[in-house]
Amino acid sequence: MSNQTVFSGIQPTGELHLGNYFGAVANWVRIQESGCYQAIYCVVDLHAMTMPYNPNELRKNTQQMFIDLLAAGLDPDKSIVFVQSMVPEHTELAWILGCVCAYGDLTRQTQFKDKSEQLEGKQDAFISAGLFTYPVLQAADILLYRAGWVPVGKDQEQHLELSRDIARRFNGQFGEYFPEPAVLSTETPKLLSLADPLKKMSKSLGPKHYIGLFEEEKSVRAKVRSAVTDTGEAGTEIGPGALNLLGLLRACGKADTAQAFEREYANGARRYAPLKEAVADALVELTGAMRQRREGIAGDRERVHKLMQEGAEKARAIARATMKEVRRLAGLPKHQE
Ligand code: AQP
Repeated sequence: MSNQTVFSGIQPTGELHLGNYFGAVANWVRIQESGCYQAIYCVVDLHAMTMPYNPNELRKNTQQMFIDLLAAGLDPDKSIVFVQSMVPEHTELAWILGCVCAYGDLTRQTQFKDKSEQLEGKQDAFISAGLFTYPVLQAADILLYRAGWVPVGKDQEQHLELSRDIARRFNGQFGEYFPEPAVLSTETPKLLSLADPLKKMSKSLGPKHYIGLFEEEKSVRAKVRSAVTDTGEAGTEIGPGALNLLGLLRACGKADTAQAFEREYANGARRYAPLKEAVADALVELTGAMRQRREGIAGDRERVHKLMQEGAEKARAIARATMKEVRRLAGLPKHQE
């Protein structure tokens, strides 16, 4: 890999769930621990403003997501961890990139269609222009750090493709400057809902569809126990619900156990209670330490505040240098700091 900078972000729209963790954040930690990359991770609070929100909740959720990322394994001594709105260069670059992004490309983004449809059904529906231009801000997030790699789940692949188009158009118009970022996927790029395994695990479907990374053991076990599995006859294919549980088991580092169940099922057995128990045990084992770490971090608000400031300063140092060059290339006057 020639470009060693990795960037990714997460919205502070509520609790971190297993889909976020296994689809993205677990990879962030692995990348950080490999020591081979400049890893930059961000709580993208500006993106969370594209759907109706409450300012006090956004403030609280942003700090909580920052804490949760540290509890999940991000280390501010090894990665740059920061909050997007504390680095104003993100919005400045978004404007410039918006001017090299085709309107037609934005109209084809499926996330906009899905989210605006969700809103249309509601009373006083308001669909913001921010929701429409969201992928431009996402391109700015990535390109501001000239990142070559973006560890995200499958649902973000279309946006990444657009980020590449935007980088290409900027380079074509103003001179080669931005790398074209590529997706780095985990082995679980799309974790499915436990209650409806034809849909991706997502908060907006409601609490029975997802498991929070810091959820209480009792609730984790209850949700896994009631997960939808197929009731297929011997010899038929394993259904998506059971496959999803097997994937979860593998994601928790229990590949051997998953393989043993697969062998059983290949021989025609269809007993899902032991599989569910193994998944619940693996999740409780994995998340127990994180829950404890979270309590410790949350108990020292002063340190959290300091880490947020320091993370933003480190990110800004890179962002300022990029913007200096972008302004020059795009024909804008020098900017006094
Ligand atoms: N189910 C999933 N499987 C794999 N990866 C997933 N991601 C999200 N859901 C899954 C990945 O998590 C990262 C953060 O995405 P986000 O900021 O869009 O997170 P979110 O808003 O919390 O995701 P939700 O639950 O899907 O939110 P709603 O329901 O509000 O839209 C990304 O890398 C994403 O791919």
